[in-house]
Amino acid sequence: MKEKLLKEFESRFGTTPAFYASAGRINLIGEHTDYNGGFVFPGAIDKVIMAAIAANDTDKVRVFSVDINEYVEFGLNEEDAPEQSWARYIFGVCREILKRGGTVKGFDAVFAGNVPLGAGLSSSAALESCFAFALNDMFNNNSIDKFELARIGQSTEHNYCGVNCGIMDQFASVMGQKGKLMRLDCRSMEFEYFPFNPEDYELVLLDSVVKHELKDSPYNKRRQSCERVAKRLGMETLRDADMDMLNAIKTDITAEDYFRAKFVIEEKDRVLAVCDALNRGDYETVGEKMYETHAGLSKDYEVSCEELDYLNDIAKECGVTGSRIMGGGFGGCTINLVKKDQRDAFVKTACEKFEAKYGHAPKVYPVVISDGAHKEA
Ligand code: GAF
Repeated sequence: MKEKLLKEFESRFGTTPAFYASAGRINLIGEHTDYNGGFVFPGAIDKVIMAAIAANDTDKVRVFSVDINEYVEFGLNEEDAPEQSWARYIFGVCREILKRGGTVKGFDAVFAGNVPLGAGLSSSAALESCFAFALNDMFNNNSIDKFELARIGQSTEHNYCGVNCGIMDQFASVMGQKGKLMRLDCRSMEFEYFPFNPEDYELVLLDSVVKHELKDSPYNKRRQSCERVAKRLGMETLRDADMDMLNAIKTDITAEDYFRAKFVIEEKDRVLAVCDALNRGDYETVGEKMYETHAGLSKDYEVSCEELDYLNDIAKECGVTGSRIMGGGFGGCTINLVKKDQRDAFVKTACEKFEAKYGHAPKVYPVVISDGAHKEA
């Protein structure tokens, strides 16, 4: 990827760039908990967005997306926002750095990636984090701390891309470390690295190839439901809510809001149960919790789809230890915790059954937990 970017950069701009990359992410458990002040358990993966970048001594940003084969040029003022959605991520990152008093000058960039788009692996967070990290290094002497880089990506989603997301994806993309998952408390932002290298199990992603697009999806509505219930409980977020409190207000809220909040309250506890289980090496419990998450996301939070439910059913039938929708939902991947000696048979059965029903096999991605945002040597 680096050679391809260098060639493209040199032929377009004729200067010498530096290279930066940031990663997509998986999440073992803790879905839709980030914007509710709860816990998440993500890790960065070996699929990245990489950019070749150099300052250009102008007040313009000039960017070429190799994968989309499109060139965009914009200034750094609010009114210069580009139309193209991919370019708005980069524009947003520039604006959010400037809004925080940081420096961004004109630059040239060429970028490409191998994070599957719309698969729930956070290609957009990888793009934001790659540019936030690069611009911090190039123009700000790395004075912006890593949490703030993640927040810059999150604010970009909120203010320029229409997705009112939590902090998980950008956090994972920036802070990820090879071989380690991270348990993040999204209220205090305290986090802990968890080495994740089970001897007998592995994680496999099955991509339903149902396009997952959070903008204009009911993602923002899910968040509004949670906020309404929290407000009704007199709390800032659902972090401190429990089922007794929720049941006490059941008749004052809509059935829909009740089930949304129920999922979040239960999911919060599942993350902690999974951490305990991991500490004991008890992968059976980890797997059970993953199935519970899937059921909750499908029935109570209603962010699944037929194809993902089918993949989950197949996993259960094959005796896979744990399986669930991963990420925001509405399409994308299931994440599967499977015994190494069952992996091939499971993947084969899942591909055959899925293809027989939907006319195409799911895409299969092994999970390799890797480093987050960095400058390439
Ligand atoms: C998406 C969002 F971007 C995250 O913030 C998170 O809410 C996730 O959906 C669901 O856990 O990836």
